[in-house]
Amino acid sequence: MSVQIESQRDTILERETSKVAPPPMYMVILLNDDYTPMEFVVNVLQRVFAKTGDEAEHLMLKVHYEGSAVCGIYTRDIAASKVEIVRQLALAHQHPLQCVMEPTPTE
Ligand code: TYC
Repeated sequence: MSVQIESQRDTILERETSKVAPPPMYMVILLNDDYTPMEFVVNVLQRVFAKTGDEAEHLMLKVHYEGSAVCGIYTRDIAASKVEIVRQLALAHQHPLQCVMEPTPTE
């Protein structure tokens, strides 16, 4: 809230301090499975998470070898929408690819 200080005829507007907390953020996490083709995962990472070919390949291999990886961090609605898009793409192609969202840990 701004505070006005009246000094004789002059009005000084003080700088506003922000009291709006940043929105909670969510990690979108891709999980490994034994059946989804690597090429499909790379394609999803490029289309849904705007990764370059190299980034997508690297991230896909991280999921493949480590079991999961964070594909991006977003506000709740954006994260939920990306999870849903991945699920729909997997379903449409009959792959068991799984994608989940988790709140980012707070300090
Ligand atoms: N493990 C899969 C395979 O060997 C590839 C894969 C990678 C699947 C990442 C899912 O999120 C995933 N074909």
